[in-house]
Amino acid sequence: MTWAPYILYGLPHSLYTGKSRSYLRKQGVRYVERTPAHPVYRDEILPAIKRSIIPVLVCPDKSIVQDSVDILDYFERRGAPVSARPPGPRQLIAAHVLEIYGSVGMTRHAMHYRWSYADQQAEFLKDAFAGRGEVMGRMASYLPALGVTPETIPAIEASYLRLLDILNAHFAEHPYLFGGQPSIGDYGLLGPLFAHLGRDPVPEAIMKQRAPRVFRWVERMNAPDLDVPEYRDPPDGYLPNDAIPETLRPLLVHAAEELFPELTDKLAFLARHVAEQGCRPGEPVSAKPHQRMIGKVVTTFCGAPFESGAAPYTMYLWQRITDDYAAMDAAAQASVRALLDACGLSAFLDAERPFRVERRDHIEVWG
Ligand SMILES: N[C@@H](CCC(=O)N[C@@H](CS)C(=O)NCC(=O)O)C(=O)O
Repeated sequence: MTWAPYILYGLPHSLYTGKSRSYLRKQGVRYVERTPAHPVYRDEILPAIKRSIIPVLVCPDKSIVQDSVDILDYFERRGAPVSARPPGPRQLIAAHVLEIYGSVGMTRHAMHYRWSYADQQAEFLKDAFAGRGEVMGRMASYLPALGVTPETIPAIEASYLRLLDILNAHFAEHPYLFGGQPSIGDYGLLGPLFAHLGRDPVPEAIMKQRAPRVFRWVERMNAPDLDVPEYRDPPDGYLPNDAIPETLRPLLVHAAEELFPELTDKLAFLARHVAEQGCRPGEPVSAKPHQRMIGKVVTTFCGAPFESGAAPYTMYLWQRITDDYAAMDAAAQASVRALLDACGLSAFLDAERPFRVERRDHIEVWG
């Protein structure tokens, strides 16, 4: 038997590594995790992917997959034993929405609770970042563009407590978002809820005391098995009949209230940019691979104004919703439409997106 044919470059406190690691464990994939400080990352990975970023998966055939979404897709295409894509149309689209909420919406909560409270958890962060002050400084410098400002912080904290209450009530009934099997929505939410909010001392204490069921779900997501001993009749797989549990609707409404108008404001900016610059298919979205934001947009978070960085990558996530929706038959589309309408999420289907974002050679390019 060959041991550990996959290598995952990542770190314990990294949001997107946490999401990918949890997925590898649930699939029973044999892997070893290495720090990006490893010489092979510097000598072989960095020249291939052209920017310092984690997670990076190196496959047995030596091919490289960067990006947590692409890592999950890589295994889904090969037939994952515990697929993260629910077969039901409503569950699938709701899972996409929560994937976006975890990746785009919740980086704000995650980065706030890590860096605004840096003094109260200094030893922990220093250890995690191996005392590298310049990396810590760079991470903390992202806060304003993520919408963490004195004006938004009260809304971010209120939002986080409300999210914990919604999830705590949901996990009292169901082990995962859609029943007995984790979906791309679970993995998307796990990124922030594990790496930052479920580990850094200040937010971890809030989670454990206010929402013990959420803390248990974080443990469950990191277990190699389904880890459901506290449920009397743990469901087998996703809930039948494409059911959306009642306890999940408040979560979708919560995500809608926070994702919009920010996403539509960013879309309008990016559409203008593409039209004005005459961006051509296949062209990288930014001048340098490490540059993710290509401009600033004035938008609001829960009514509080802030200037947000606009990253084309967000549209790469959004178009996954419309691509899957477009592939459905009319009855499935109608059931998805009714759910999104009821939860304030129909802009995901209705907003006109006159361009695409694809990934080629590990970076985002215009489609
Ligand atoms: N879209 C990427 C995002 C990855 C990402 O942002 N990784 C962070 C660590 S969690 C990183 O490497 N940041 C380096 C930096 O911003 O300098 C993914 O899903 O993998």
